[in-house]
Amino acid sequence: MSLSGPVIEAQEADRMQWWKAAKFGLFVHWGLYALHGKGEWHMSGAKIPVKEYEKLAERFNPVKFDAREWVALAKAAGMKYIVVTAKHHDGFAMYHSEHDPFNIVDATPFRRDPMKELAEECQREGLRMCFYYSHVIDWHHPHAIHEFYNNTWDYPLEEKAFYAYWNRKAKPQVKELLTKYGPVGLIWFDTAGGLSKKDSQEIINWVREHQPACLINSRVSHWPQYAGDYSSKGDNEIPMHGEDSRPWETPMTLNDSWGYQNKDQSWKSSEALIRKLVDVASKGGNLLLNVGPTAEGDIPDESVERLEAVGRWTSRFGEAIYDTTPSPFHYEQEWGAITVRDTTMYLLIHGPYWSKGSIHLYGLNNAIRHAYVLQGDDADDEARKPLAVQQHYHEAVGLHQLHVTLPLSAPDDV
Ligand code: FHN
Repeated sequence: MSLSGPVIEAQEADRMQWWKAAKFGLFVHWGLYALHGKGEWHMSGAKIPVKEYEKLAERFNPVKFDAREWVALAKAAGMKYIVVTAKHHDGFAMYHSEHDPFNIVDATPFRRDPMKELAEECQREGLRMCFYYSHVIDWHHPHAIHEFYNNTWDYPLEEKAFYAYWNRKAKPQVKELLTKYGPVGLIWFDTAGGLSKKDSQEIINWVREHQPACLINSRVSHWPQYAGDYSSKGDNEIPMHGEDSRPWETPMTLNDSWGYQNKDQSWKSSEALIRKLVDVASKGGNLLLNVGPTAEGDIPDESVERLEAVGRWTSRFGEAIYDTTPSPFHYEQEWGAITVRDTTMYLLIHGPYWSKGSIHLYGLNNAIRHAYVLQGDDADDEARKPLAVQQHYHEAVGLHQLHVTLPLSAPDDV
């Protein structure tokens, strides 16, 4: 299916279809915490009182924020959806909320609604706009409950009043996101500790009621039977092939941080990121790769460089990623990874293996019609020089063996 085009219908028969084809999305952790440059947990870590934390809003003025740049970057990287922190654990709404003045339009000199600007730009560019919403943890609200509940450093514990938070802030704010920003691809809930089965089901019903086509990730609940449409794996966790029977997604950092951390220079290389994308696709998952913009609204250069490099690769070889199904083999190939679309099998061979001159694949006895190197340019691959392939039954292993002779030079550096 094509994800391009200006208008994306909110309703569709199979709400998972676009997401399964998409494979690759942008995660954005952006909020007041960018001012400290110490990540999105700094309020909790430093036990900053609410009244003091609120003052950050007076200084938050991300004048360099440009929805067109962010969406263009995601698109250039080959990403098909964007998940942005509409509200993280600090309780600050990065959009215009009528239900809490602690939001970017009412409490900052910026006075613009970046979620609206991003949603409109995504619509124009054919990407799916999605929201992260911290539904249980809210350090700003006196009645939200959690193990990291703000009573540990500021508010008194009033667990019984949880529904004051739930009914007057969490649910109304989720409804705002689902009713004021056009079609929402998914709501990415996070960290449901303490939420009852009843409340988990209620928030799922709430999303379905306001946007039936909107997907819900599993972190909406701690109860497996209320775990939304797909599994969010652990942070940076890529499961074993076949380990998760549900559709799944790996949220991943580019360095070791989600929100902007000015001292974190542990950047993953572009090659490593491409390999992660390939690994995830070959196991049937989606990759949600994160950036942490600055308080000015800039995506750090190191992130931009990496996403652009990934984009140079996806623009050539994305055919082997998007809308594919996982490798039919659950064991890993030492030379790389496999994806499939219909009757085409893509062998994604790691750089060093090209110079070995050939690879083997066990367990495939289908007739091979045509084997060739995907060049990733406009040339007609079918017309390319065929690669020599041999198949025979390997007695000792008890499987068919496919032997592919490779040209010595690889089409990429990955
Ligand atoms: O506590 C959050 C964290 O700040 C970040 O948002 C990640 C992203 O997956 N989720 C939680 C931890 O798992």
